[in-house]
Amino acid sequence: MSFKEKAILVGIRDRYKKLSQVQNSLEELQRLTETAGAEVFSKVIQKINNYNPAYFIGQGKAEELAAIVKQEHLQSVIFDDDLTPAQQRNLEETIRARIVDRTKLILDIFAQRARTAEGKLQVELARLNYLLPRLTGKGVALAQQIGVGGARGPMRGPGERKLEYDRRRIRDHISFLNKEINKIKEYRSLQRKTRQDVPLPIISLVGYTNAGKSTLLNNLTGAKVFVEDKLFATLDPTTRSFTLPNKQKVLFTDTVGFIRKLPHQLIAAFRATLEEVVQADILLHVIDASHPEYEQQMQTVEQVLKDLEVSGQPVIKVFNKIDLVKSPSSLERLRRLNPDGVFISALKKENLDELYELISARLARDLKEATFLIPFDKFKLVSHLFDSGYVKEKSYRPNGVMIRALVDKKAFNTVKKYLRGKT
Ligand SMILES: Nc1nc2c(ncn2[C@@H]2O[C@H](COP(=O)(O)OP(=O)(O)OP(=O)(O)O)[C@@H](O)[C@H]2O)c(=O)[nH]1
Ligand SMILES: [Mg+2]
Repeated sequence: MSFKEKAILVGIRDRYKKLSQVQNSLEELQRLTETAGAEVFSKVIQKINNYNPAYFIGQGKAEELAAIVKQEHLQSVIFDDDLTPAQQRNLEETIRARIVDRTKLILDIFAQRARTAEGKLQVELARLNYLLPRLTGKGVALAQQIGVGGARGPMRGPGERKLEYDRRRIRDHISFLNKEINKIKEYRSLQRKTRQDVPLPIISLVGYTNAGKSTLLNNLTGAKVFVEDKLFATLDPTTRSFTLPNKQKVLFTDTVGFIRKLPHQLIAAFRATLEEVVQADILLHVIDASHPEYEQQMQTVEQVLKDLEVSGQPVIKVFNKIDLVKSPSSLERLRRLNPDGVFISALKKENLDELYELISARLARDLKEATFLIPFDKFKLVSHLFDSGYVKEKSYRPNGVMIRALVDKKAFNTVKKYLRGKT
């Protein structure tokens, strides 16, 4: 029989929170816990008037939890809110179990799920930034636990000196990771430049985790991105080209999902990856319309986009999983509240045509008509104009191909050297 870590989940209800809010959030915490590979023993909601600076939930409650942990042989207690390093330490001492907060849990999941070198570096950076203020100099050195190179060295002196040493090693490692991530950034922007030689509009899929972004990408483009009914199935961005029914070529990018209280360390670390979103021409905000809290999830996504300083791009709201919205009146309500949205099922491929149309219409707004004379030795640009725009007329001249076409801004910029006329 395989051994699974068992945990108690703790949610806090202060006077500003509704019970249902806390319950839903704990529900999500349970999914996160299971995604991390642990089992939920029970969920506890603690009513609170004032947060206890030393024990968060108060010392009495901590002692109660300690008794349950002992009796049931549990390994960890997971808090739905973030704890200060001191609270974490005090709770650990009283409860004598692993004390995990939401941030730590999400960081652990990211660490388990990171596949590419880039993803791993970013997660490592986020984890170290989380750990740094939590180093105590007690017990096994944290630097050792997390395997920072060289920490196993001879500096085993007790107390402060050791703590200083660990801190320095971690800071060194953080700056090493930052350098590596910067290299990736440079590489990515190079890739982007290469793409700009054949500049297709980039459409980024964003949304809450588990909303169906990867399913949509797969079913649109035949990509084979890993899809799973767990949180954070995708960490690394994937880009695929796709030809819209009107023959216009575009690039779709799928990326990491967002979540309530996404640790800021992660947002910072994943900036390089999320550049793809920042650079997009259109954002498809994929929403799980069947989720009871879809509205809060939408707001979370909008807030994260703000934090990423993504603004200005048109956003198409894609209400997904309508196959799971059983009652016609709920669907009706959804449509009424979101008249600009498009309502699809990525899984059942329902209503994708309407999505294509919205994308084309949105792209068409930026199109302008122009005439170009493309020299014969730049013939690649001719096929590019056919791919990315609507060619209205083409004729051969002694010194090149004359093309009148509706083109978007990016295509226009690539061929503007050969501009002959504009309307
Ligand atoms: N019923 C139904 N299920 C869907 C639909 N779209 C996606 N799903 C399911 O929802 C789950 C999550 O899908 P993903 O495509 O992995 O979601 P994601 O947004 O990429 O999630 P992350 O990568 O974790 O951010 C999977 O079990 C999918 O099969 C849909 O239209 N209808
Ligand atoms: Mg995904």
